[in-house]
Amino acid sequence: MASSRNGCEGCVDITCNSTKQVLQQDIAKNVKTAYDRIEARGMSACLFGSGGTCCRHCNMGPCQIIDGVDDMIGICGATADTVAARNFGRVIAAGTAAHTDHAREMVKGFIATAKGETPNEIKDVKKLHMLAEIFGVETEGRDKNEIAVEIGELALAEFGSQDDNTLTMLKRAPAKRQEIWKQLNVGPRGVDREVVEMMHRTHMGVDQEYKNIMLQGSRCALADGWGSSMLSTELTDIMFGTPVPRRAIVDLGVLRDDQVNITVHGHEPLLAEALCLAAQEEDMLALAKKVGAKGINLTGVCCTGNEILMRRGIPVAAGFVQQEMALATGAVEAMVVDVQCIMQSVAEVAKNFHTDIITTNYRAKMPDSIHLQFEEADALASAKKILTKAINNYKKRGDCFIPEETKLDVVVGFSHETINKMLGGTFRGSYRPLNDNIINGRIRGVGVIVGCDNYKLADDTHEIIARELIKNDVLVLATGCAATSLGRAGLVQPAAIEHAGPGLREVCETVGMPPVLHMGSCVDNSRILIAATEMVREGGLGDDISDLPAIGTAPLWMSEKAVAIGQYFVASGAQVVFQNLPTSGAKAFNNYLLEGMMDTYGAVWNVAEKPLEIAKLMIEKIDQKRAALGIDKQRERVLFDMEMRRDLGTGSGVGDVGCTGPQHNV
Ligand code: NFS
Ligand code: SF4
Repeated sequence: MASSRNGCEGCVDITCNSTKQVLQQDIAKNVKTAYDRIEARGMSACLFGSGGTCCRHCNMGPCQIIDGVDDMIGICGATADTVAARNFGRVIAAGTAAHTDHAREMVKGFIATAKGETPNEIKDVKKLHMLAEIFGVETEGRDKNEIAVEIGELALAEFGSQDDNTLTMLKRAPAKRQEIWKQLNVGPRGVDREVVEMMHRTHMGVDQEYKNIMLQGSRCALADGWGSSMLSTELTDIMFGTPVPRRAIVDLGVLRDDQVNITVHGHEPLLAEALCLAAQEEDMLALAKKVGAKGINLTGVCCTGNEILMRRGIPVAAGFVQQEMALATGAVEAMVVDVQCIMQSVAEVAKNFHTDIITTNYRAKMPDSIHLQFEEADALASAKKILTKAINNYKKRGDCFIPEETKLDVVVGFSHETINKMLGGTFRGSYRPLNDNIINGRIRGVGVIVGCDNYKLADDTHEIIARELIKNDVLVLATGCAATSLGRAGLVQPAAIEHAGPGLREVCETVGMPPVLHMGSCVDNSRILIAATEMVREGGLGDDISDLPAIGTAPLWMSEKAVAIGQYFVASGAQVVFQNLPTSGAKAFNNYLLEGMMDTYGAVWNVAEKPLEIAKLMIEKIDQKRAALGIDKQRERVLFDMEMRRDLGTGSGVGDVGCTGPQHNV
């Protein structure tokens, strides 16, 4: 058996308990995972590919470029910098396209809901009115559905807009940031248009100046962050409810041996929500009983998991790197997938068991799977068809192994609104306490850990970074598979404050929140843009996002979406750290990302390889911002004070968990 299961030289260490346990079982002995394939390939990645200097944009090539070697430029004369910038731009375009197509479905689902054509309803009227104001939609004396239809149609028009007006949501950004975008002319117009223009400008023989290519790179990425992703988050919240704090559980141990296990994998919550509704219906429960199951256990995988975790407290079985492990338990009747981050290998793993892979979106079909198209117009019936297929599989279940003890408590639901309320009180939410605690130094700054996990690197990377950050009084915000992995590490629960530094601990205890706040899926990174903007608006921490003692990382990035997110963070003034970038083969362009962008955006990309280095770099950058704001001395004082108080034995006691909401559904 592949030695990556036991650790071998040059192999990635698997530290995750549940993964290790599952792979050691007899039933999993024929399962091949990505860990095995990395080992079996036995070759390192192509240097041109990893450095960003392989061009396949026309049929005179492909051309592999070596920076600085005269004869090794492209046949067309393209240099390493041009090629790497074009490739990087296309990665941003692909990432933006993925978020955008997802967002478009959500907007269409939103309009259909407002028209009464789906089983959903307009739930968060407060947020609806907030958005109405941004879009200039009249609310006085109007029915919520009428308002929602108008907002939905305006939002939908922003995807295909052909005029030169910029996207509506941009005006939510700090004034200074808006001015920077205006000066640079990078304010996105129609979302789709920016993806198309990015593809056009990186076609053979068009834009050949890397800084100019990256102006469009920023415009395209901003169309994602402040455009499609933000629309998706807000409209999904209005439809399915803005997340509030709730307890839930994560990790493979959430599967149940006496219930029908259905994992929902992918990204668009429309399908997942319909399955949640259908799984509560009498006829479905009766069918489950008939086949001998005690119930229907819906669990999430990847970002779909995060969407229903945040809004419903539905358990998350697995993040990206555990999708194969969830099936290798032998306990899953069906893995229902829609779009994005679904590895083709899951169908192979499923062949070892009774599990069906059910594709549901015409965009994403897979060999060796069953396609049951999800029809939004007939959502419940579609969902029931899918569930029926899964339930009928239950009887076929053979030996299975569920690592029961790997089931971690998490407290999730930290939308921007939740943070506002928790910190500022129910009646008048405010970021004032957060800003004050940053200014007085109890909280050193904000570290954002987002994005994928990745088989090529150790699976405890997120955990190591987060532990170092919270130990140093940095409040951590997390989304995506990074948040799932931090949940698995036990850091997304109030008890984790025992690992926090004294200042952060005091604040978290008082408020009753964990030191790592789960803010949702990857499209929900737009929540972080809004949170950062609110911190600026609250005052005392400068007048732009680039002044905040905050920094982001997507250490284990895998998907192109992560690069789009990185670029919209940077173009919004927030620094990011990645473990590597596909630009290292082009010196000038790489330097532009790592240094040159500072003059343009007040933020840059950073690269650091080891998790601890990443954390230390983040802390260093946070301290630089504190010094620039003139609040570095306060921190020394407050730490000194706390020391004294502890000596006197008057430190504050452990507060209650300040969150309510339904318990997890097991
Ligand atoms: Ni984000 Fe989510 Fe996970 Fe990465 Fe994929 S599921 S949208 S891309 S792997 S965090
Ligand atoms: Fe080569 Fe230029 Fe064609 Fe790229 S566009 S493949 S560098 S000739």
